[in-house]
Amino acid sequence: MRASSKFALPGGVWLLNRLGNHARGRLRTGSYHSASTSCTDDCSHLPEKERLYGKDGECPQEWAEWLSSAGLIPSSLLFNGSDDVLKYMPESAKVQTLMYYLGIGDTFTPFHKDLCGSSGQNLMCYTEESGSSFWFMTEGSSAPAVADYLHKLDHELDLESHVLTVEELEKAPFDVYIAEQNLGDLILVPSRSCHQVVNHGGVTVKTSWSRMTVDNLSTALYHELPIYRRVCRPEIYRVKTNIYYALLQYTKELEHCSKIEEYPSETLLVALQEINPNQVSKQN
Ligand SMILES: O=C(O)CCC(=O)C(=O)O
Ligand SMILES: [Fe+2]
Repeated sequence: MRASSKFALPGGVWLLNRLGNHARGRLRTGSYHSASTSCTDDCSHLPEKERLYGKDGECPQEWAEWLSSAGLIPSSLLFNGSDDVLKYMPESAKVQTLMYYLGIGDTFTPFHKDLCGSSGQNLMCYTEESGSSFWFMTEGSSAPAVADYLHKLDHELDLESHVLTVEELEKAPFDVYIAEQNLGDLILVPSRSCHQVVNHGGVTVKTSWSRMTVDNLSTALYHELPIYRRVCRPEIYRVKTNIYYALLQYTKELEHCSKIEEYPSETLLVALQEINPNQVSKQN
């Protein structure tokens, strides 16, 4: 999905200057000369030893405001949008999902699934010298087959520790979809889709955020949390608490419905029934 040509998330030099210090300590995947170097330091005179990748950095407030007000991203895909139940969490339990990724060619993120069966959005908002990112993705339904394949290669999918080589991808017993993300492209990551990302060429700055739908809560409860318990992966999104607050909110809404037509959609009821079969039923 490509945003319009008027796309102009405040970025570039502004971001690098503004986030120089903020990015300190978030640079993973190696370094140009020392892990404590800020990404705005001039490293051009130093020999390159490793590549730095600034990941999961917290975005400036201006980015959140721009995304919600610019009118470029469909509201259903935005954080706190109509079907995002993360917005029902109390302030004290809210998680920040809006993150930036500041990379350059040959930096990467290993194969993984996004947290707790969430749906992901990732927007390329700044590039230098035609920098881009290559995404290798599977369907969400392939997750068990991907986990088995990685076990055979002696890796654990949920520990995000392995980048599949081209040969391994070629031999994989599931479909792999490849997309190049250029400036202005928004990548949508389906729940449980397994993916790895390899940056290419010049500097790239991406921003990403997650959404949890009622369906995603159900997926997390029944399919993801049992795996997290087994491999000791931190849950972060507090799925059961989120189910509780979503149920409270929907119960409040149902109490205000006087006619069956005002009830929430069939899909929502079916999903709520799955989560809590004893408490949710559609009655006149
Ligand atoms: O761009 C990257 O390196 C990783 C992004 C990612 O995995 C995501 O947005 O879900
Ligand atoms: Fe991801």
